[in-house]
Amino acid sequence: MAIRPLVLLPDPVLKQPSAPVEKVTDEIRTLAADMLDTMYDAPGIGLAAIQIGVPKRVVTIDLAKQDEEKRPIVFINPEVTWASEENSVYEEGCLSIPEYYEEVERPASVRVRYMGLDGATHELQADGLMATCIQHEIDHLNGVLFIDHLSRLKRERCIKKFAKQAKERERGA
Ligand code: K2U
Ligand code: ZN
Repeated sequence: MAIRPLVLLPDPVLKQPSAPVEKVTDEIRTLAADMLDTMYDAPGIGLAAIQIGVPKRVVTIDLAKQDEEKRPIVFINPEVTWASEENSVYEEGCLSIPEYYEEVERPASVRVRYMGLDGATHELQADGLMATCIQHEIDHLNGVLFIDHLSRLKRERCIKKFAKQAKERERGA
């Protein structure tokens, strides 16, 4: 399969809501394989299809550490069906906002319903890092970035920094 280029802030593509997947086709299977290749190469522990420019509701996650056996999960049309009242705070990053980390508060546990590559419906209870990661990825499917959960001042400073970097890349090109 293929490692695909990542869409970086401030590209407006990242704010686009993604469309549901009707059926698991060879195109979706290839998309999921490319997303996993791209995620492992980054490296990251999660990726949403919009981050490689494809506005489809597909997410890949693998929390396995570098020296562990891979444990990839492909989530198609994932949706949160329950969220705990208790919250947790994680320092989040994003492959589309490289080398920028800030604390984000989210529900500590969530239940997620999704379609697997097998076309069947699955439900998963997520806690800890998996809960944070799947919520971060579902945000991406709705055009929401983790910086949208920060104060306006922090968000605007981050966008300004990445807009400057994008201009410098264009000049250098
Ligand atoms: O969507 C992405 O950009 C993938 C993120 C997923 C993620 C964000 C926040 C917290 C957990 C996962 C990347 O994997 S960012 C790299 C990373 C890796 C481990 C922990 C935090 C961030
Ligand atoms: Zn992200």
